[in-house]
Parts: sequence; structure tokens; C-alpha cells
Amino acid sequence: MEETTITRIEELKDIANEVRFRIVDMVYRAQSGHCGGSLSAADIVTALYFEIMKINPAAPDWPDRDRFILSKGHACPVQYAALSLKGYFPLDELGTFRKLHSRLQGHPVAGKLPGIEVTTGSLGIGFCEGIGLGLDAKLRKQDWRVWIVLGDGELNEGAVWEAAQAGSKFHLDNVTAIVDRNRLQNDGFCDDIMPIEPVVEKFRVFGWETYEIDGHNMSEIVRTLHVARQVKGKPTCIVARTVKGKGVSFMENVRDWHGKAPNSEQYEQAVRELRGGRT
Ligand SMILES: Cc1ncc(C[n+]2csc(CCOP(=O)(O)OP(=O)(O)O)c2C)c(N)n1
Ligand SMILES: [Mg+2]
Repeated sequence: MEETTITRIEELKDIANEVRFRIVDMVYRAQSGHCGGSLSAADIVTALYFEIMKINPAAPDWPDRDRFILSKGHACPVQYAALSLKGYFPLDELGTFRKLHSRLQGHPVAGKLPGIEVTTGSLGIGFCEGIGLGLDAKLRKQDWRVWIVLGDGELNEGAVWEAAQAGSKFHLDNVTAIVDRNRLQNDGFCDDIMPIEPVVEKFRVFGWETYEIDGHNMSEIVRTLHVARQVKGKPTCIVARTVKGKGVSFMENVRDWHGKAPNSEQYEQAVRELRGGRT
């Protein structure tokens, strides 16, 4: 199995922090967008783009590339930040987020921006498309993999569970889903809106290999993603315990920060916390 060195883990933590700064900066400049669920997924998305996935920013349509799907499309600032830092498009373009005619719309649009495989935003759909892509790879005997990030509130969508059944029926060991288990959705705590527990057991009885991890522990994330690649005969679900708004103290675990832009004082405080004040 592949190993990631301690030095590399430290580099990945730094990249995740830069991703977090870009998220807050993008939403602040647009005065619109979703900070909370972008920040909670920053460590997971960084590990995927910068350590795990077989991708090439210089050839975004390379046929053998791994496919990444942000099924919780509202959290696209995290994907846009990772894509630009990885070199898919210039960092300056992040400043066009949510502007008219921008390639960086409020939800990811396939075919508009290099690196976006699937249009998402309607919760549940990206996961279903990911299962379809995994089946496509199997039928065509391709060895690329599908990595899907979905929200815990998103699991309220019935279609997720229909697709989960198909994933195990077709033995899609080329599919890994990571649930960003931040316990919040936009209207409140998942436990109050529509509880999903016992979520790990649910995926297990649906025929998936399951893991539960700390979604902010970079070495645990990377190690588990490496392990997921080795699973044979069934898809893998990693339930990652996270904090919504992670990294910006006043956003952490606060429902309001699901889809709100910081004002200038809040932005400055966030930049101090994430970057010691450097913009
Ligand atoms: C089908 C569908 N229903 C409702 C919404 C509106 N909506 C946008 S985000 C969201 C909450 C999602 O919560 P979760 O999946 O937990 O995301 P996160 O906490 O990671 O932001 C809802 C209900 C939507 N985008 N799609
Ligand atoms: Mg959530």
C-alpha cells in the first residue's frame, strides 16, 4: 500500500489552510455563497486533489483520470479553490465567483470549468451520477476511480439510497463516497430536521465497506483514502466527522454560516485566524 510521509502530511495541512482562506475570500468578494460546508470539507478535498486522485491539471479531460464529484454542489468554493491551487485555472479567476458570465457559478457546472465532471446542486444527484460513472468504468474495463463528497443532510434524499443499492449490486469497488458528517444542514441540526443515524451501519447493510474517521485529521484522511483504493468487490463509504465552518472560530458549528457572506470585520478576523492577517 502507498505511504504518505509526515513531511507531506504537513504540506497537505498547509494547502488545506490555503484552500480555507480562498473559500472565505471568494465568498467575501462575491458577498454570497456557502462558507460552512466548504470549510468542513477542506481537508478531505485537499487530500483528494493533492495526494490521492490520479489527475492532470494540464490535461483535464485525460480519459484515464479519476473522477471527482462534489455532490453537495453548494460547497463549490472548496472545489474551485482546490482546482485553482492545483493549476486548473488562474487563481485570479476565483475573484469572479458568482458573477454574471463567470465560469465559477454558485453551483458547479460541467463543461464550463476544467475539472468539473458533473453539474451538481440538486442534492442527491451527484452521488447517483457517481454510481453511473463507476458502472461505466467497469463495463468498459477502465481502471479509473470515482470519488464523491456528499453532505450528511444530503443523505435525506431518497435517491442516494437507491443509488447505494446499485453500487453494491454492481460491485463498484472503483467508487468511494465520503460523507461530510458536520451534523448540520441549512435549516438546523440533522438530528432535528431528519436524523440519519446509524449512518455507518446503514451503508454497511446496503453492502458497502465502511470507515468512520476524523475528517480534520489529515493523516487519518489520507490513510483511509489509500485503504479505500484496496477494497475489492464493493464500494466504500467513509463517514468523516467534521465541524461545519472549521478553521474560522465564529463560523464553527453555527447554522447561520451555512450560506452567508462575512462582512469586512468578520473577513478580517477570518484572515487573521487562517493566515495571520496576510491576504
Ligand atoms: C434536492 C435539493 N433539496 C434542497 C436543496 C437546498 N439545500 C441546499 S444546501 C442544503 C442543506 C445540505 O446540507 P448538507 O448536505 O449537510 O450540506 P453541508 O452541511 O455540508 O453544507 C439544502 C437543503 C437542494 N440544493 N437540493
Ligand atoms: Mg451537513
